[in-house]
Amino acid sequence: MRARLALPSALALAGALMLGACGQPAPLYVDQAWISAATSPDKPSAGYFVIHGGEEAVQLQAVQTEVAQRVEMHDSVMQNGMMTMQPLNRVDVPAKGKVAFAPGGKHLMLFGLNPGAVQMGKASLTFIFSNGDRIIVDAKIQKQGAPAPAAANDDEKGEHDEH
Ligand SMILES: [Cu+2]
Repeated sequence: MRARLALPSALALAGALMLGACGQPAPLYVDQAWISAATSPDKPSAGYFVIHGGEEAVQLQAVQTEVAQRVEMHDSVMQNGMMTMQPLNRVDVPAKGKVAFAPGGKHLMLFGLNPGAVQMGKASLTFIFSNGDRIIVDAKIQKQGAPAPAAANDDEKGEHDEH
C-alpha cells in the first residue's frame, strides 16, 4: 500500500511545489507562426499562427512587422457561394481559449513583404493585445505553395503535397 501511494503523492507534491514556486496564471502566448510568401512582391503574402488565451479574455488589436509595408487581419467568409475576405479590426481571444489563424480562415495579409526577409526565411511579428501585452514571435517564411512548417501543421488533416 505504501509503495503504491508513493508515486501519486510524489507527483501531487511536485505539482503543489510547481504551483507554489511560480504561482503564475496561464500565460497569453502565440506560437506556430509562419508566413506563406507570395510569388511576387506586389502580391500580398499570408500569415498564420495560434493564439493561446491567458487568464482573462483579451482582443488582438494588431500585428506589426518591420519586414512588410502593411499588415492587415482578415477573415475568409462565404458570401453568396463565393469565398471572400473581410478585414478584421480586432479578434477576440477568450480566456484560456485558442484562436487559430490558418489557411482557409482568419489570416494576416502582409503587403510589400521584404524579399530579403523571404530570402532569410524568417521574420519577427509583434502581436499587440488590448491588455497592453506585446508579444514578439519569430515566424518562418515559406514560399507560397510550400506546406505549413511541421510545427504549424500538427493539428491539420488532409493536406497533401505532391510528394
Ligand atoms: Cu486576406
